[in-house]
Amino acid sequence: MKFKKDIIKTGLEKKLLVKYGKKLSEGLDFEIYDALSQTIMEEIGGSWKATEDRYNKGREAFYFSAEYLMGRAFSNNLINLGVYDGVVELLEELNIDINKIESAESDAGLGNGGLGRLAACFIESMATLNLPGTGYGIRYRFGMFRQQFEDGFQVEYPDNWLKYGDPWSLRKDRDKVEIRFNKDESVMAVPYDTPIIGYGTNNINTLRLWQAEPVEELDLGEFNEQNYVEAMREKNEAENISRVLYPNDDTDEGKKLRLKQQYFFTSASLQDIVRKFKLKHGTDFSLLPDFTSIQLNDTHPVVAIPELMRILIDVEGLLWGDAWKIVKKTFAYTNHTILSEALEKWYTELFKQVLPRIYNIIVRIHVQFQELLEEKYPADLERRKRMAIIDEDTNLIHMAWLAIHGSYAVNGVAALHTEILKNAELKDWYELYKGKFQNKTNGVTQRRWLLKSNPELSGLITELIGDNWITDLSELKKLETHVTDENILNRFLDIKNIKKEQLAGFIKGNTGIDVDTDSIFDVQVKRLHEYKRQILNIFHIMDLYNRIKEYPDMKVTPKTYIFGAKAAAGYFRAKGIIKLINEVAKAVNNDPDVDGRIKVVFVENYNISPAELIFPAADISEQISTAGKEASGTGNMKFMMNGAPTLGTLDGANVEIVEEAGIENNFIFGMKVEDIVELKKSGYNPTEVMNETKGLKRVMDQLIDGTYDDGGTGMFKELYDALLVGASWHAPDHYFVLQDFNDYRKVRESIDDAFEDRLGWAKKAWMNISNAGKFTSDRTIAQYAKEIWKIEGKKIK
Ligand code: 26V
Repeated sequence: MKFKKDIIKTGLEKKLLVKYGKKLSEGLDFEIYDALSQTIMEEIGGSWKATEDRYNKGREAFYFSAEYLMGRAFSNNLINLGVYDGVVELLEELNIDINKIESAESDAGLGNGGLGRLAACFIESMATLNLPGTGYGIRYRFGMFRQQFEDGFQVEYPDNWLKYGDPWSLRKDRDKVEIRFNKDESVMAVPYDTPIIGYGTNNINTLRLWQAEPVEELDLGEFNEQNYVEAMREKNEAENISRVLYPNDDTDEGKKLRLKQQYFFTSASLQDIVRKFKLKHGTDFSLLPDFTSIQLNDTHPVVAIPELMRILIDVEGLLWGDAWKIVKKTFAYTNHTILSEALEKWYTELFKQVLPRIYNIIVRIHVQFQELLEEKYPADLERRKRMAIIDEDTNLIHMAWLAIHGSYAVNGVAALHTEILKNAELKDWYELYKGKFQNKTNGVTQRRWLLKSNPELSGLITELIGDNWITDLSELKKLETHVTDENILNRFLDIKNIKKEQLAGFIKGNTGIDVDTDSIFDVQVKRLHEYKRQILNIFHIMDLYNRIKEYPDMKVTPKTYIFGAKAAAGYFRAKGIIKLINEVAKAVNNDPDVDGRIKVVFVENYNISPAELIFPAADISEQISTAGKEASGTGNMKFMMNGAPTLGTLDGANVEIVEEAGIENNFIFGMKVEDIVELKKSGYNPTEVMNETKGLKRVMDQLIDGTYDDGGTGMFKELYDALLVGASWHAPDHYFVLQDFNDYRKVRESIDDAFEDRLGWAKKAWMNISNAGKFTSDRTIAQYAKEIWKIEGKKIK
């Protein structure tokens, strides 16, 4: 977009006046942010419409995702439009600090973690590549909860991100549709469209999020009878559907709501797609797969498969067999985890109650699939049972099975993950549907995770190799020739220091802790989950602290251990780990024996905006999941492109990271997938390992001897038992924390020496940056486009 200063200035002034009744000098930060954003929205309107018209004619891809973890839009949009510098200049003239304006925006946190952020990176890459692709999802009134630490415990508060409105979305009342759950329950789905602005292109793609509203706003009869609660009942019940991201699904009511959410947004999106298809192509639905590909982001939107059957049969009058042929050619499914507890299953009873017609359709798909299996494997009853879409022993509907059977493509999200799917978790399915399986290693957008969040490093890169890397990250390879240039390496170290200073300022505000920017910033930021093994990290810190207490004069390379993580509200053990980290932090940070040489910082309420400060400032990227459990990871890629070597296991995309950047430039430790298979076979005895590993028993004992206080909750004892005793649902230490402890400690110690050799360290970091090209979501999306969606870029003028 061409920057037209006068137009932006006039727009800003007018909007401030009309909406807030204020002059520029009187505008609050949020009001200026809002007025500026709306001005930009008006400016891009023409291109947005032109893009839609251009895409409309041909084949399109649709991304169905229950989550989009977008973060802030303002600066990113200005950068991608190429008007950021102009706006900064204008604001300076007006005596307005752009940073304050930027901070006035709430993070759109409509996702839990990696899966939701991936969706956000993907739609940005689609726009940048001019690909005809639209995102569909839910406009949650409340996103990911706001985390607060109270006495070291996580407490959750609602995330009221829409309190002051959202200038980046437009309500499209005309496109609303009705969603029928069963005979006497239906709601309206109203779309809100957000422009997805590509970098260096006029193309503007769309993210369409649905909001649930009642069919009738008010029951006037009840109101006139003065039954005010009853008069509003329908409104409240309808609005509940898009009220919160992942409502607690421990209870039956919660589960129903979750299923309703999934059906709500997939049905609305399919109705939208079918309506537009009919406008363009009439009612020959056999053409639908020629023009449409729908990517199912995990199992959450898989109910779309039977829903499209319903629309084609019940609404459009197709025969079952014809409809099934169309459906199977329309959907593609991405698997994001092998953790069995995360693979969605629904009880038939519950499903039938919420979606009776869809349930019938699933039963028929199930029966026909069993017939197919009988033909194929007449003698293998066990296999047929394992693959049953409806498990007739447990009465569970297995959504991943439905997804694989009903899609033309199935993909994992990193090479190792896809291999595990093919050879273990989904082996039966791979044998049946070999041709469907593909790998699509994840990626992240360098526009947000490098260009925007690290302008200092971006500047250096552009100075050295030009700015093509912004849309072609493989260009970074050209940096490699500078790895022997001390001047450049020193400049890199200076930049890292600037970023550490900036993060230190944030940490001071967020936690009150002063950190030493000469220390190693060792960072683990991601959702709190046992398989990610934050506990391994804190165990090592506890051990180091014990040794410092024993030998206060020992040599300690100064370190700042930085954590950021939210635990699911109902995940007791994960919350115990948070409390433990906070207790250790309190002890370590205030102990005169430690004397500030190590600090432990737990950033509260970790989400996208803090992440943008954290990745560029990291010296070490902690990626220490149990091998085989982290499908890909995407934080690992953000660290890499900002020059932080990985301290990790050979898991997920870490494998490909070290393949690209060299194992000698990263710190790899621990068991590999094969080792774990072996160890399980030969019998794993965590107690024995604990007793044989120096310092480990002391750390374990400290969980139960009162060294650290869990406030009488029993949380620390529970952690202890999980590692040594196990529970009804799992063996002791089933993520092999104790087994990997020693190797982890060893490699962590080797980092200290490596870090002291400043230029040697800078070389490792530089090699990581130079070889990060593979991990752009542009590459990932180009592969989806070519190998799954079969779509091509269509650039508008
Ligand atoms: C969900 C749940 C929900 C119930 C309790 C346990 C549990 C554990 C894990 C999950 C994750 C669901 C899927 C997911 O978010 N996967 C992540 O997807 C990222 C993008 O592909 C990938 O980088 C991460 O490795 C993967 O964990």
